[in-house]
Amino acid sequence: MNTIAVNKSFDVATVRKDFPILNVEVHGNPLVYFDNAATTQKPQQVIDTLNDYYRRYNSNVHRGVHYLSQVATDAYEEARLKVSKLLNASSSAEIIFTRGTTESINLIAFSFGEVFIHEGDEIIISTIEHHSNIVPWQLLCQRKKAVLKVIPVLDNGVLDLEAYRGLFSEHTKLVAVGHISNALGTVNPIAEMIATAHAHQVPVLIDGAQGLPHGKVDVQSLDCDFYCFSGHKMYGPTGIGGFYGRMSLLEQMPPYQSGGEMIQDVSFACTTFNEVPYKFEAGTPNIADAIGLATAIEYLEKVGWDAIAKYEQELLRYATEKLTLEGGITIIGTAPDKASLISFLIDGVHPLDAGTIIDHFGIAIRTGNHCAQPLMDRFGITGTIRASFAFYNTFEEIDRLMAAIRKVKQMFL
Ligand code: 7TS
Repeated sequence: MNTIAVNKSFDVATVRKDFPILNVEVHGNPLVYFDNAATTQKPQQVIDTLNDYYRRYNSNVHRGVHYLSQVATDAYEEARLKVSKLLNASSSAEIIFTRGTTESINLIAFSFGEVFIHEGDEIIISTIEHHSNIVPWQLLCQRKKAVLKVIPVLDNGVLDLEAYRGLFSEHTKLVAVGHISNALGTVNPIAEMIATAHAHQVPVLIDGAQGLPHGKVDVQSLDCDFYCFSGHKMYGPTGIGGFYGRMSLLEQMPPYQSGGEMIQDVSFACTTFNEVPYKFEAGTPNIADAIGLATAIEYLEKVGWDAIAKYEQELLRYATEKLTLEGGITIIGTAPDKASLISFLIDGVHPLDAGTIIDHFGIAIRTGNHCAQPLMDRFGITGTIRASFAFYNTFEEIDRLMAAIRKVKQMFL
């Protein structure tokens, strides 16, 4: 019986009907999908958009005078506009499509790094970054003989902002920090962190892979310089994502890859490049999935960003209380401001063993270091069990997770 009061105002039964995969059975049980931080499921509307594109207007973009090419180009550019409105960019040209967050950060590390990072310069990242927002900067620092500085994290999973302020020097050239931690759920105070960096004239890149799935972002009011995201983590297709970049920086940055589409004129003597954003989109882009991403954004708008955020917070609160009341559980990451994601340990049980048993009940959770090894080292652990919730999850599903956890405890303790 539930002892915890829950507000059941969100019409989860209706939204669940839009996600066909939620009807799948795993090991004879209805699927409970709690691995949304890894990737989210896709509503039928997104699946239909992909189907429709390939059945009715598949064609290459920006090059054909023929009808289908124009329809595809319009839809692709409409998708860029949709993303730019979601992020409140001042122009859709500030949105570059890539395969996702990883490719976006690599592009910026290469291209921004080429112009703005020199020997002895310093780049600030944080302890709670995903490897995607660590390794590209390490490689850049090796290439340019620059220095990586790391913001420490407090025991509750909150970044140490006092230490952050102390990291700046006249050599600091960039801050690259996550919006929301994929391993702990911590929501970083990015507006404040950006203001601190700008007071030192230092631009800021936000890794928004876990940010955008939970709410709209306003890059103008945040005043951030780059905001990177992945479509597949926000109910869109895999293989599409991108980033917002401040136009004054994008114009100064050289291309990352070269080939078709990104050029203006090519001769063997000299090649000139296309304008932003096309300068950064060499080759045939991922047309279908960009259009699918636009449908995902429309879908999220229809469900309502505020309703999503409120319901996800209720799921988080419910799960946190249940895990706390259960006993024998250690929650890793107890920041006051968290997204709907919980990392925890069942005391005395290896996360992988727990994950294997939990999977037998048809419950998809992630175990391991969550591509955040330095963060795990900081907490003296090798990994956690992570349950990450989306707005199609239910309180009853959390009860099923709790029942599975009790089974794990019975088996191992
Ligand atoms: N940054 C953060 C904060 C992430 O959580 C991830 C993926 C990435 C970057 C990379 O995104 P990609 O779409 O380019 O792969 N995070 C996870 C995760 O938590 N479990 O699987 C992937």
